[in-house]
Amino acid sequence: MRAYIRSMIEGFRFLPEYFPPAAQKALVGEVLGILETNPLYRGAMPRTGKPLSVRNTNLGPLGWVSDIKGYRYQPVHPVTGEAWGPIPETLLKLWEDVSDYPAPPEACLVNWYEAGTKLGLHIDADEDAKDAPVVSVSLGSRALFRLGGLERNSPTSSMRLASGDVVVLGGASRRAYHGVDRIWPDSSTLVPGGGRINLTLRRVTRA
Ligand code: MD6
Ligand code: FE
Repeated sequence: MRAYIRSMIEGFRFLPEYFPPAAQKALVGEVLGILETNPLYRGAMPRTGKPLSVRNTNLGPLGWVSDIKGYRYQPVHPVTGEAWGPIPETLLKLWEDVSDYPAPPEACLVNWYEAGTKLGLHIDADEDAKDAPVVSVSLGSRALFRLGGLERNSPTSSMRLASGDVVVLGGASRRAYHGVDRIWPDSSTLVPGGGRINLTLRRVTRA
């Protein structure tokens, strides 16, 4: 039996195996193709400039960027200076299906986890559209996802996210702390190198 998060925060949804294997494969193929002209790069922490563990890039009219100056959304890739790549149709459909929001997503953050990488506990707080959920797709290796509450020191629960799983942070959970403690790089061969891709769809400006 699969493990579900017990202390559910309002608005949190876990949709295990939303994408069947063939759809996962097609989506990874499409994303890898877009990465050829819209490459992964390594962002940095605000203030300290410490490199992030996970490389990323974005799809859509806006992209989330983190560097020594801070966090922000911008219309161009910070390395190439070009517009970000397009959000795949499959993901726009997913957003229509699960977001319950009257406007399309403007940004899809692509996080690429290699063996040994993680994502610290954080809130997604850089969007003006706080009424829109953030919708996440996991592809490739399994990850240990931790979900907490509204304070950094709120109690947390952990769950494994597998390839094809979708997580929606809406309602109260939109402001909940969460992060990824580890991945299991041998748990999937879908992403080259046993990696994991996490795609998060965001509405940035108010509809
Ligand atoms: C990850 N996910 O699964 C990290 N954010 O790699 C997130 O940071 C996230 O899963 C907002 C909403 C859903 C998420
Ligand atoms: Fe997040």
